[in-house]
Amino acid sequence: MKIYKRLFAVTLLLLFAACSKENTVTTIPYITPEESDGVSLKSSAPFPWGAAVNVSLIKSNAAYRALVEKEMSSLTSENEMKMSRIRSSQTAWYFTDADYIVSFAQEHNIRVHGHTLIWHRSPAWLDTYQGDAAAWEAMFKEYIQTVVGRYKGKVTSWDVVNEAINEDGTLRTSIWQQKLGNDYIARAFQYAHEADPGALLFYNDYGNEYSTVKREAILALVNSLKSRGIPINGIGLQMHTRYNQSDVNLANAINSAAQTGLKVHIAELDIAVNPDNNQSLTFTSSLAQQQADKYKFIVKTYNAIPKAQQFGITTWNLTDGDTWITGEYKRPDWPLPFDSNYKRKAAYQGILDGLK
Ligand code: 9MR
Repeated sequence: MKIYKRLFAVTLLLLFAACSKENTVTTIPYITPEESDGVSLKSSAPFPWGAAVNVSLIKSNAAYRALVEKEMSSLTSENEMKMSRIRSSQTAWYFTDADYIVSFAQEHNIRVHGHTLIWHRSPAWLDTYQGDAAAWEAMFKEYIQTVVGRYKGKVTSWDVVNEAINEDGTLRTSIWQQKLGNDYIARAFQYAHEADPGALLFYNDYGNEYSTVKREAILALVNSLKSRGIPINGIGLQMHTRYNQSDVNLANAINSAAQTGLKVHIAELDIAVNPDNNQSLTFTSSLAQQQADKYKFIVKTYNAIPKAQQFGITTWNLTDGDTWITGEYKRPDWPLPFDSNYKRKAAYQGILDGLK
């Protein structure tokens, strides 16, 4: 009798374990990057597929590096090409990490997209920089041309200006805007173009999918630069989005960018599944599937814009273990196509489905 009771209890336990497993992503089939099944994002996409990468992970983590080599045909440095890294003080120029990323990419035949030349999140020394209008202009020009010039012919494209528009559609008050005037944006493009006439130059921002006001302001800005003959080649849609963003909004963001006639880069894609900051959320198979559907929709919509305008899609880092979101918002989240064990998630299949 006792043995039957035990057996019954064990069966119940096993059943319970199976049911709760059913509800987690562990049941979703994945293929490890080491398995060479011939499938990769770069070979599946008819346009460059990229990720933002982190230099210390590239250097120290073989699984991370292998994943980049296997899956990516484009990369963006997540932080190493920002002014806060390259010129952290007026006299300190630091290129070691950016150079490393560029050499790594060249070795593996991966395109490099430069991020970012001019941004409101600038190094602190600029706040106390003493100089008249001419000195500011010279320093601004020198910075852009030193960086673009160093990577001439090696970095294909640049986010020349990043996030210059406010949520309400007005021009953001940044140190650059205050010291150089509203037209600093146009001059940044001109200086970058002088330093590398072959580089493709982008305006990059977020919010096109969730705010009509901001989207219209961004489009007005790039259209005006274009009509003035300022050398702008593309628009970057960061697209830090969420699993429950509406398809209509996502399609509007992508299609309205394409209507400018410029190249369109989905430049920082990630799809949060915990936008409400629920500290105890778990990543269920249902959430994984909804996220996969959203990846599919975005990729499918992008794949339908004119080929000549498809600059590529870049996710903001590669795996759920490396995303900026968990650190920034102090919450669990799983926004990327690979899990923290470098394994493909349902989102990966969603991307492939979107490319069909
Ligand atoms: O992901 C980046 C994070 O590691 C940095 O701390 C942060 C500040 O430099 O920038 C993050 O990347 C941002 C990108 O450069 C511009 N768009 C928004 C990204 C997420 O904040």
